[in-house]
Amino acid sequence: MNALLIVDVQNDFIPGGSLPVPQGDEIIPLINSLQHTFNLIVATQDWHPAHHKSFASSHAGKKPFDSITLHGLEQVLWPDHCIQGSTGAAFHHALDMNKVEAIFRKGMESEIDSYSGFYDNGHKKSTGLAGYLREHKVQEIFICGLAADYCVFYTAKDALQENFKTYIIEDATRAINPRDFEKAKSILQAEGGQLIESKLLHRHL
Ligand code: VGL
Ligand code: ZN
Repeated sequence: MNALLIVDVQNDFIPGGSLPVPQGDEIIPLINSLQHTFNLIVATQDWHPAHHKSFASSHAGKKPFDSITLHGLEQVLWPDHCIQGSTGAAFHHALDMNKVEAIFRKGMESEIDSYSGFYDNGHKKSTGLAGYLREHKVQEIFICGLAADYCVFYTAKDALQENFKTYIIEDATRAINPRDFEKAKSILQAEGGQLIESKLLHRHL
């Protein structure tokens, strides 16, 4: 079985939101059109409490995109985003959610960020996504969504570590910083991940 994993296609990550990913809106029609080819579709949702420690506003004298050490981990500080229940945290209205079987929320604990859909950044707590996918006999995961250099990258990295055959659909993701995504791609490829274009998906399904 294969699964499409749609990462964080939420208003705050789309141009007009508080942490916009350039051209993030462009991937939505493609993600919608790809859905029918997969056995299972799952989404992740960044879902922070107000005053989350990944927000620059939670640290006196800091501004968005500064970097700090938070409980021993490097933490980029973000504009406030994806606050539980806010419009910014909602899935973009153009994203087809009808076939999404489950939504895995992350980033709910104030003291630690969570880029991956599988684990927090300290790998302390699981979201249950790996177990869910295994229970559904999924062996191949195709990842799309936002942002390529953060949540998509870390989700793919954990998927590989959990021994799923892992693909990123390159034209169905966009990066905050494209140069960081280039680095991310070589790390993933070194770990056995594959980057593919949607038009060549049929070769892998
Ligand atoms: C993300 C930064 C902070 C993402 C989430 O979805 O890539 N990036 N929170
Ligand atoms: Zn976040």
